[in-house]
Amino acid sequence: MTCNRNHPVRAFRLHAVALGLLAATSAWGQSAAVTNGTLNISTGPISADAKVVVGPAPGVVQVFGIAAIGDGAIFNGVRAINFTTGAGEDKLQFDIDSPQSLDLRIDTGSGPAETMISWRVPSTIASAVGTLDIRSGAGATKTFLNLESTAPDFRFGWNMLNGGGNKEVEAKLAYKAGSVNVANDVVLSLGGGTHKVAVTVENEASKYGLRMNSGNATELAAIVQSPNRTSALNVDLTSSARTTMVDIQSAADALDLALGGNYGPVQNNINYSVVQLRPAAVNARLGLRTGVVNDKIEMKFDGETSRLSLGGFVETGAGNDELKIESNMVSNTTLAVDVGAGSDVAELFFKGPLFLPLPGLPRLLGGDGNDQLRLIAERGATGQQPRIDCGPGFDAVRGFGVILNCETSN
Ligand SMILES: [Ca+2]
Repeated sequence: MTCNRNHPVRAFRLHAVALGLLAATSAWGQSAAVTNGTLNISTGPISADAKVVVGPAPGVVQVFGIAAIGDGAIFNGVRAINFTTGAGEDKLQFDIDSPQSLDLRIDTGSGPAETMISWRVPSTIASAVGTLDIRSGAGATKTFLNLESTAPDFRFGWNMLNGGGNKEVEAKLAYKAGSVNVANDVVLSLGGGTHKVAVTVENEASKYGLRMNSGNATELAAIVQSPNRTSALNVDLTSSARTTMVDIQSAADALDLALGGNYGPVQNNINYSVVQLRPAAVNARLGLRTGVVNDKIEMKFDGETSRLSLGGFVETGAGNDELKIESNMVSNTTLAVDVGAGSDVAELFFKGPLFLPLPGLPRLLGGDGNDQLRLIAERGATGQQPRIDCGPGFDAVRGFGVILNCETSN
């Protein structure tokens, strides 16, 4: 504990507890009060080392570690918590186990902070909404979230808005048996610095949707594991993290993906792995744009018994880029690929039957530089003619359809 427990705060605390007060304010600005269902806690500019326990009864909150409030002070009728600290190093722990909707807002001000949140939503509430808003000023922060829900209907929104300093964010979101309809909306704005973000979803909800924008995270691992049969799984993920790893394992009857982002002029390493475990319609829309340096992009769609509809675009800008997109599903594609200037290696590799519904697509453009372009349909293609244009330079092609400006073929 870094809380200062010297007089006159301690004296005040004892007095407050003795009187059973639900609101307390110290000379140092430490305070807590419930107003219209919101528990407002402010620790002032001193370092905070506090624990907040929510539940198990709805609306009951117990606070530990804040001198002026009194260890174990109990608050009732709480639907929202607004926890604010000031300058100083903070260590906060939230232990939530309660059948209720809850808005949790944490602002750790400037200085380093570590926030650990354990959040459990039991099945005894039919429908719950959780929101988590984490803010800070300048300073390195670490945020750990462990959320588990079995509520049939659960919506969870999570935002972060931080100042400068390196951030570490680690989250596990688990929707266990009993979950029916679950949606997550995650928006991270982490401020200047180098940020490492890892989000893992374990899903058993019959309908699950994740919409996430990792903002200026520099390293992102996004893992969605849904290995039991469900009806629908949607993942809409926007990243500009120079190392982006997306790993999706699905046993849904329908899988819908929107993947991409606008990447900066740093070397990016982007890897998507999609594994569909049982027959399904898989719809993937790409919208991926990288910058002027050498990027490496690899995508794999794995699921021989499924049908993939692959559309959208990939543009890798200047630089000597490496791009490989591989599918072993029955594929239907309208993808437009432009690897821009630089000597690029780009391959679209379809291991299963390929259908091309629109003329001129897929499109594979090499731009300037000595490019190697490949469009391979291992089990043949039907439908319209694709288009490959190697552009200026001494280029090599392996492919079919309308082929332009390629000097050699292999
Ligand atoms: Ca590039």
